Amino acid sequence: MMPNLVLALSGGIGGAKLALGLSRILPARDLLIVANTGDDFEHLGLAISPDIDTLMYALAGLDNQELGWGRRDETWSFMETLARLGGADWFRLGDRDLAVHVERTRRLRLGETLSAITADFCRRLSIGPRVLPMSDDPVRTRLRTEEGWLDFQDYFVRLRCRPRVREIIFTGAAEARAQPDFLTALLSEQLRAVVICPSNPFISVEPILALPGVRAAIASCQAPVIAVSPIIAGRAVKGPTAKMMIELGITPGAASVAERYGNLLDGYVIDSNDAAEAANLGPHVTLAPTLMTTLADRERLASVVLEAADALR
Ligand code: FO1
Repeated sequence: MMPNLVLALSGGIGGAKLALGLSRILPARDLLIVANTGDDFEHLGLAISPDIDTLMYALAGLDNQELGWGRRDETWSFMETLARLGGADWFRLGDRDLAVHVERTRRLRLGETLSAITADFCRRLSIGPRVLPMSDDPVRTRLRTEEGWLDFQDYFVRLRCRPRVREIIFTGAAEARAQPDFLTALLSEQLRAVVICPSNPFISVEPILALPGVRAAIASCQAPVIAVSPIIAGRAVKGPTAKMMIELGITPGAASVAERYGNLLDGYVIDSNDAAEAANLGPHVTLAPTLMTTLADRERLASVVLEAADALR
C-alpha cells in the first residue's frame, strides 16, 4: 500500500497558498499542515496566531486575496472606533477576524490547547485537512535590529520590516514541545512526503525546525523531504525574505534557502527563472513556475511537488 500522508510545514502567505493547492489535490485525511506559531503575540489583550489564521482562511476560501492575510468582505468598525479612543490601530483587526481572536483568547484562558481550539475552528469552517500548531507551548520570534530587539509583529507590521536585522531568535523554542501528532506523523510508515512550503525560511520555517527533536525527526523520516523556494530570481514573492538575507550577509537566492535547510532536503523545487542556480544545488532540483497567482497555479505547483517527492521514494 503506497504511503499516503503528506505533512506540510507552513508559515505566512506563500505557505498558505501551497497548502491550499495541496488540499485541492489530496483527500483531506491525507494532508496534515503544521503551522508556524513564532509570529503569535498578545495584542489588545488578545492571543493572536496570524499564520494559523492565514492558513484557516485560505483553506476555507475566506482569505483576503489582496492583502494575503485576514478575511475577505471585512468591515473595520472596531478598528475605527478603537482608533478614536486612542487605542493601538497599527495591527489591523477586521470585525469578522476579531471574533476569531476573542474566542481563541477566551478558550485559551479556560485552559484549552491551541491545537484543540484550532481543530474546532477548522471543523466549524468545514476545513477538511488538519491544521496543527507546531507547538501548544509559546514560541516567539524576536529580531535584534539596529533599533534594538523587536517582537516579530512590531518589526513586521508596526515598523514595516524597515529596521536592519542582525539576528533572529525563537524565544521559548528550546523549552517548547513539538505538537505530539506532528512528531508522530514524522515517524509514520504512512508518510508519503514532508513538504516545506515556500515560506520565509527565517521567520516561518526555522521556528518549526528549532523545536526539540524536529530537525532530527525530519532528517531521519523515511519519506522524501521537499522544499519549494520562496525566492524567485533573487527576490521574495512577498515580504522581507530577500532583505533579511542581505542584512544577515546571505546572498538572496534559491540556493541560499536550500543551504538554510541543510541536509534535510531530498528535493527542491525552484522557479524556472532560476535554472542557472540548479547546477550547484545539493538536493534533486525540479524547475517549475512557482509564482501562485490563481487557484490553478496553487494546484499545479502542489502536483509538481508531490510528483517530485514520489520520484524520490
Ligand atoms: N500584516 C500587516 O502587514 N498589517 C496588518 O495590519 C496585519 C494585521 C493582521 C491581522 C491578523 C492576522 O492574522 C495577520 C495580520 N497581518 C498583518 C499579517 C501578519 O503580520 C503576517 O501574516 C504574519 O505574521 C507573517 O506571515
